[in-house]
Amino acid sequence: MTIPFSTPPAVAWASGFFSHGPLRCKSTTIADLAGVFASSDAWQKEDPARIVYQVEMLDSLQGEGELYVGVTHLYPGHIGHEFFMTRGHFHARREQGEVYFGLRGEGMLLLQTEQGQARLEKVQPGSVHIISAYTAHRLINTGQTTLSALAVWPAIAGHDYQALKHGFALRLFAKDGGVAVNEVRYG
Ligand code: PAN
Ligand code: ZN
Repeated sequence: MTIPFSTPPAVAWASGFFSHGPLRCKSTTIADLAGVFASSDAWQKEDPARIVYQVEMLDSLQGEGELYVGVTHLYPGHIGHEFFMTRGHFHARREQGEVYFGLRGEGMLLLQTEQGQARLEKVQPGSVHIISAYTAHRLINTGQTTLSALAVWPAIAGHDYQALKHGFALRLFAKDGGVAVNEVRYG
């Protein structure tokens, strides 16, 4: 009997780069993030082609019960004083959770319930973040270097970007060499 044997892709923990594929890659630019940052004036002054973050994910099986694995590389930078961040989303299938692992850099994971309650978890190398069901999530790079985080989520989860198109309840700004957290009031 021949026992099947293969070497799966490896991730370099220090950088978040996968050793080999098949991979799917997606870049998100300043232009893609219209309306996401607090200052539209500051957003307009930026180079629209500048990449804010890239996601590299394994091209794995789809469907009920399958898992996706991907690494987000969120570059350092600001729009005005607001730190670079991912768009952020609920899962389309709200009952599906996710796990993030901090690999390099430093930042925050912004979590928000459907009732609008927001909280922050510090992301750093080795940090483990359990994102519960019914919880929106966004990465924010508060450091000077690339923030990379590995994520594992159900293939069926899907992304709902519309539900938070007016933004999350907290915004993070650079202030006096540190981080200022502002509460946002909508409506
Ligand atoms: C992550 C995110 C990734 C990019 O893989 O999709 O960090 O963020 P946005 O999707 O909000 O642009 C994840 O949470 N997947 O479910
Ligand atoms: Zn997600």
